[in-house]
Amino acid sequence: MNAAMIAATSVVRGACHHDCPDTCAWEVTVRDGVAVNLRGDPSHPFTDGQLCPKVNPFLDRVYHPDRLLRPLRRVGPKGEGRFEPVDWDAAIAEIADRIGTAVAQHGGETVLPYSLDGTQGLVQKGVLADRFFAALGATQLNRHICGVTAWHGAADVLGLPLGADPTEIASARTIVLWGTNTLLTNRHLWPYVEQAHGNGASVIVVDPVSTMTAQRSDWHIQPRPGTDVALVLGIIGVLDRDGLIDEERVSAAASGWPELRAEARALSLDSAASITGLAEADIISLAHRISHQQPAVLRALIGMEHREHGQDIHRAVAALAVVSGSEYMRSTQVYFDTAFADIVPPPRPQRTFNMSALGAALTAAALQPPVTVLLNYGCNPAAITPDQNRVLAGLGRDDLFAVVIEQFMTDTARYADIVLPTTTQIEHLDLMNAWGHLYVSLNLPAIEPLGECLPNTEIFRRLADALALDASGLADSDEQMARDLLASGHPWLDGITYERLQRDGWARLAVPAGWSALADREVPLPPSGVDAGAQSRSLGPIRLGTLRYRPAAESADGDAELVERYPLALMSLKQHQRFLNSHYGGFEHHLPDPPEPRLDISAADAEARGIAGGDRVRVYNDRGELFTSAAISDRLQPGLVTMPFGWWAGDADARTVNVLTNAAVGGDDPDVGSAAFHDTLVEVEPAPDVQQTANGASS
Ligand SMILES: Nc1nc2c(c(=O)[nH]1)N[C@H]1C(S)=C(S)[C@@H](COP(=O)(O)OP(=O)(O)OC[C@H]3O[C@@H](n4cnc5c(=O)[nH]c(N)nc54)[C@H](O)[C@@H]3O)O[C@H]1N2
Ligand SMILES: Nc1nc2c(c(=O)[nH]1)N[C@H]1C(S)=C(S)[C@@H](COP(=O)(O)OP(=O)(O)OC[C@H]3O[C@@H](n4cnc5c(=O)[nH]c(N)nc54)[C@H](O)[C@@H]3O)O[C@H]1N2
Ligand code: SF4
Ligand SMILES: [Mo]
Repeated sequence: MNAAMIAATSVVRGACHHDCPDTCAWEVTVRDGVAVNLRGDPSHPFTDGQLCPKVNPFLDRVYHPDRLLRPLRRVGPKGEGRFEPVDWDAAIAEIADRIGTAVAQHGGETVLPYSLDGTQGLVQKGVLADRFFAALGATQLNRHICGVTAWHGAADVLGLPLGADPTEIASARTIVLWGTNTLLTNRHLWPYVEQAHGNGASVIVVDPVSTMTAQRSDWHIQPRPGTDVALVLGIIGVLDRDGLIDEERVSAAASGWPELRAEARALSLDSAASITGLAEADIISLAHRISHQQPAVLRALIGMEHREHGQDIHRAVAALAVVSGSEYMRSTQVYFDTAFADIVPPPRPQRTFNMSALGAALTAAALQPPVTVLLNYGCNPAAITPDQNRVLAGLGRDDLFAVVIEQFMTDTARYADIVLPTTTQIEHLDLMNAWGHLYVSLNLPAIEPLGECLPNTEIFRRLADALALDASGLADSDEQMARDLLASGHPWLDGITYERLQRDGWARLAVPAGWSALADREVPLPPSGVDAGAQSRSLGPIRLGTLRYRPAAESADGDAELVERYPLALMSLKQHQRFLNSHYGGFEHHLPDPPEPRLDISAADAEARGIAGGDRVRVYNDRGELFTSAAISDRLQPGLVTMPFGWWAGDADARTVNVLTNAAVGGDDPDVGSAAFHDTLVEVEPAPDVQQTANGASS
């Protein structure tokens, strides 16, 4: 290496943008403007220099030959994926013109933003885009497909749902991973689990599926899907019966204990066992383990929320933590939401849509005003939203003008009128929070944007300018927004400056070690005035109260007529190590072997339908159908089938598992909460050609 080459080599700090709890800190080595190496930042206490199998080859994604590098305008039918290049000025002018015309005709609400956590970076994900849509008076999107239902369930009990610092799992003696597949979805927590295990802790997994995490646990409890509320009531009933509840402590800390206890007493152990499909002895033993082997930690993340009554399940787990005197652990997002400055506009009078109901919003006949403009970024709704046939019918509407800001020609981008090419994490600046630990990081751009790509922020700045929108902050630079987010004055951000993050890459929020919202019901607030000191706000009493198992309408205990027609419960899981939601579903090197989203089915259910391992099958319900091959699995209880989530359909006629999934939102308000993805009933049959073969009618 000569001197010039050495001078041209630099290492730039950043952090992973994926919608993953771990937010790994990384270092990009850049030589002559090209990123040549990406590795985990070895100094980061939580992620410890390791990335993951999805992201180790991330530079291949950045420099992938299929990267979108120029703006595109559609030339073929929607969904077909035929486009021609167009220059940026023309693309921005056309979009501004179409938005201007639509808004003049229907008002701002005719514009629907559609985005999620394609990047979790606070700047690229939202600040400027949110200001743009507020200034436009667009329809507001409740981004509730992930995390909000779990938030509400925990908040029902805790007020502000702050769980414990996840690293404290290392000192637990009992760890219950309740409906979370830690090894797959939250892998950097596992070393802390192992540390506790090495010190004698037992690791218990509660999950209807025998996941990779369940297989590594000391004890896998496998309830029937969606029955956890009955399990919790069963456990509380045993604790109550055996005098293992510190009534004085619970009554002092929480309201509603008598009501919860009454519910637990009303549901006999016998009924809890039959609803959950577990042995009574197991429920007793789990209750005793949690009670006798303290400190215990109950950790729930997101997965269980994807049910009609997901909020009840999350509420039940939080309530059990309170009653049993265990620590409760969940997403840490709330810490960052509390600490960072609120620099996006407040909710507006415009109508609100739940993102789970995209299909309905785009296909509703009588919607006033209709949605005639869709601006999609950081989300791949054609692949990830439930009730895919409806979503695709909506995206296929000729009178819908759709703009998709993407890195690749995804299933959604193929339906766009204009596709705008956007930067990846190593090409733009961002401030990163995390939902699996307490470290904030700064992601600095390591290389120039590839081709003509622009960051989301710059695209919205140009659109705001073209539309001559008049609101503050629409021209802010990315660095300014990052600085502003850090400038709340909140005590948890004490000493965390932009400059410090520039130097170190990351910093732990200044939450005192061992602080627990369960015990300490005071949360600091940012200074309310220039001279006011830090104040705190009380979280109020913990709330228990009535809790009852309610079967989902679309479940084995639900609508009998539906169960008769569709007797199998389908769960569409995150199950590939090299997938991150829909990010890598279209990438050959990330696909499993064989490269197909197979249907896992129990031997009993397969045999009853004349299906052998490897057979082609048709999976269907009233919403749609898909064809794949079957794998006989001993990880599943009879009555349950699973398919992986995150695959791309790849062409307009193909479908993924979301063609089958349930878009219903539980709770009282359909605008609040996630879709009941996992409360989906299906039937499975041999695919027609296989049936013919079996009948000898065809070869
Ligand atoms: N059946 C079923 N469906 C599910 C789930 C399930 O378990 N089963 N899980 C649900 C959950 S929890 C979630 S969070 C959602 C995830 O759904 P999505 O948020 O759609 O998932 P991602 O694949 O993370 O991101 C989508 C896109 O963001 C793009 N992207 C990345 N960075 C940027 C950027 O900087 N700018 C722009 N404009 N785009 C960017 C990527 O190229 C990618 O195509 O799926 C939900 N859907
Ligand atoms: N490798 C990889 N990692 C990821 C992702 C990915 O796609 N791939 N996605 C990221 C995203 S967006 C998210 S939200 C997180 C999610 O991370 P997790 O919170 O771990 O959620 P899931 O993997 O969706 O579901 C966790 C488990 O819940 C179980 N479950 C479902 N219903 C029930 C129930 O009724 N009771 C009980 N007890 N368990 C139930 C499922 O079987 C599943 O094993 O993972 C993130 N990390
Ligand atoms: S996807 Fe998660 S585990 Fe993998 S590098 Fe990103 S933050 Fe880390
Ligand atoms: Mo998610």
